[in-house]
Amino acid sequence: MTLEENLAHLPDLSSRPAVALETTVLTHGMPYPQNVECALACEDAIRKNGGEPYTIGIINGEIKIGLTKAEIEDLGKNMNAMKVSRRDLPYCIAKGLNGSTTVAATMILAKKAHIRVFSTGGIGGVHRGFNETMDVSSDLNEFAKTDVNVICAGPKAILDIPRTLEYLETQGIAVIGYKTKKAPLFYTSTSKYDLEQWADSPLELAKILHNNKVLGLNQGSLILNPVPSKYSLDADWVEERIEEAIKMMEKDNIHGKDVTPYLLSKLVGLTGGKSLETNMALIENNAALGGALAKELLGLEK
Ligand code: PSU
Ligand code: MN
Repeated sequence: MTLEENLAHLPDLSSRPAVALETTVLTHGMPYPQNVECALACEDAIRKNGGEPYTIGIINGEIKIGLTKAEIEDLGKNMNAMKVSRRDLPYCIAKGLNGSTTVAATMILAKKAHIRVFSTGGIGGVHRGFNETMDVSSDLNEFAKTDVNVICAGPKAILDIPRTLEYLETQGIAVIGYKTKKAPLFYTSTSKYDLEQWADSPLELAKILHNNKVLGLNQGSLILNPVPSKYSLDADWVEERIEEAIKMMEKDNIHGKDVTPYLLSKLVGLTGGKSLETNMALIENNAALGGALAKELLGLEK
């Protein structure tokens, strides 16, 4: 199948309560079998809350909007997928490879199927040591280019948080707390960083996102949904482990797209599995909100 044919056959989900899910977290963000378990639990959480899940990825060079359970299991088990961000899409498709899509690439493909809501765990951001490495995830640029709304549990504490928030402000991207006025930091449900926007229900969130569309701003917004308090880890305890993981990374000379997967996997060991447990809980929690939000958004736009 040519890419043109592939694109022509993608579904138009504009009249469905569709929620996109990414696959980099499946192949590069978590170990097997928890990754597959988590991916399937997210699909269920979306359905239970009135939405329809569409896990997005690339199989043998073909874009898939809504991977089957068998495809999710295969991607999650074999780990031979390329981590595909914006710039990697043309390459992965041309070479006929399996590709797992990052937040940026999933937004691009979700948009092609007219999906408005996308639930994930964490987004990429400005990395610590940015002054030297210039490592800013292309996730952050995608919001200004692609109008898909992303739900995450806050920028990961492995990042430079103030600079990540500053960068989003520069790009004109709304960062909206869900039932919180402080930025959650992925593993922890709160922080000292104040937010300027928040919403207390899926309907209130939907109204804000709807206005964004009506105004023709043509961009995505970022919704920060704190991890349920039961799974929230102590910020100082996590910080010590992150610093250790970053030291190991420098020693192992890890760069570029390997940075995020490396840090996430080292943290699983350094936290005795606690980071993985929290990661799974927050992704599922975001999927649940995604389902409810997609349903409300569709209600407003019908
Ligand atoms: N954050 C997580 N888990 C992940 C990722 C981020 O907690 O698996 C993945 C997402 O797919 C995100 C990507 O888009 O890492 C960002 O990678 P980079 O920093 O290389 O842009
Ligand atoms: Mn990077």
